[in-house]
Amino acid sequence: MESWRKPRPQQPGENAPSIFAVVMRIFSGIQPTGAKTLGNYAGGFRQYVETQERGEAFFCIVDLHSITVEYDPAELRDSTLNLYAMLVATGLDPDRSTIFAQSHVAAHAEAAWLLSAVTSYGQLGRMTQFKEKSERQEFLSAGLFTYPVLMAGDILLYQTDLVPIGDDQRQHLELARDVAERFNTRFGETFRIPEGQYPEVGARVMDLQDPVSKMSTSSPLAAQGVVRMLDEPDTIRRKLRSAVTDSGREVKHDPAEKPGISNLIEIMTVATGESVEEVEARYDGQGYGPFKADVAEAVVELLTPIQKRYRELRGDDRELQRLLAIGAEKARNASEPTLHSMYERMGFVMPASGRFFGAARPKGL
Ligand code: AQP
Repeated sequence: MESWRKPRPQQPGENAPSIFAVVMRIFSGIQPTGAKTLGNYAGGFRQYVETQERGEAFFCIVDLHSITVEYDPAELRDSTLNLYAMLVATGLDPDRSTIFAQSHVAAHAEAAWLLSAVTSYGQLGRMTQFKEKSERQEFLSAGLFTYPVLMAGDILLYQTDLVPIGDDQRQHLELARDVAERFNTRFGETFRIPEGQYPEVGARVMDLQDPVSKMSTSSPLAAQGVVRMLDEPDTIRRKLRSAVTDSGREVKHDPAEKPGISNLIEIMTVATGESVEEVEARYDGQGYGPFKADVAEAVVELLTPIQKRYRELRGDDRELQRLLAIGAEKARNASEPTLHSMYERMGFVMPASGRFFGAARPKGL
């Protein structure tokens, strides 16, 4: 039996190992830290559900990313299962999509090291998220700096075509594309070049108290400007009622002049599926008061069934662990051929027995 799945030799004009079917590949990652927010719903969860219908989808709980800032190990364990339950509660189907934890698939850490050879130090230093987050850290880890390389590996290992993400990840995806192109040029065509998918509306949900800043997972838990996925209905109502609005009383989408109201309009469209124009027309001449109350009710209506489903799923740790194990095996099988090509094209000697031993060996390898 072959210990490696060997890719068919590259054909002229191909830019991906031909072992992959021509079905569209989708990949996105989400961190298991903090209490996830309505922003994560807008840029993450809701896009995952929509894209899982369109091809072969991989959704990764990126726990290795979570250790790049100060964190609590006991909480990380718990929040990994929390996040799995939330991914399913918001509509992912574990039979249809591969949902897994990044740390269960060693290829991610390996790919990051290999790709660091074709990642520019200067480009990493220009990442705005690194600059912003490093200002908030007492201890600045090397991992926070190299985080985008790990993210590039996450995406590229799956020969990803489409990456559904929020606007804050745009620069990281650009870096992943640059890294893939540099690798392909230097070592031969190995990776598909992924495209980002950003929501037309709600790609950057803003903080309700400070509508020129992103609604952030890492804001203090008590922050009134951040709606959490698991907030009680009355908390959601209170937060939306006290959202900062702008002068005037017209419900009009104009992010430059009216950031507060524009953010609420976007939240309304995320919650109801209406267009911006429909929301504007519905509240024409009504002022801010009734509008804010209705946005709150729409968000409560959106989140209540998700929360109910989440609680049901979260009650069964063993089932979540079982599902995670299935996801990990599917992800290992899907990523291994790309990792193999990377090692081979970079000139590494392949161990005759293959790289996997005992339980770590995915089926078929
Ligand atoms: N406010 C947002 N609006 C739209 N999309 C957002 N996303 C995050 N915030 C918003 C998208 O959610 C997905 C998962 O995010 P993540 O787990 O990678 O990270 P995070 O929750 O944004 O937490 P971070 O990185 O620690 O940042 P802070 O603390 O600044 O929030 C991604 O697709 C992201 O775009």
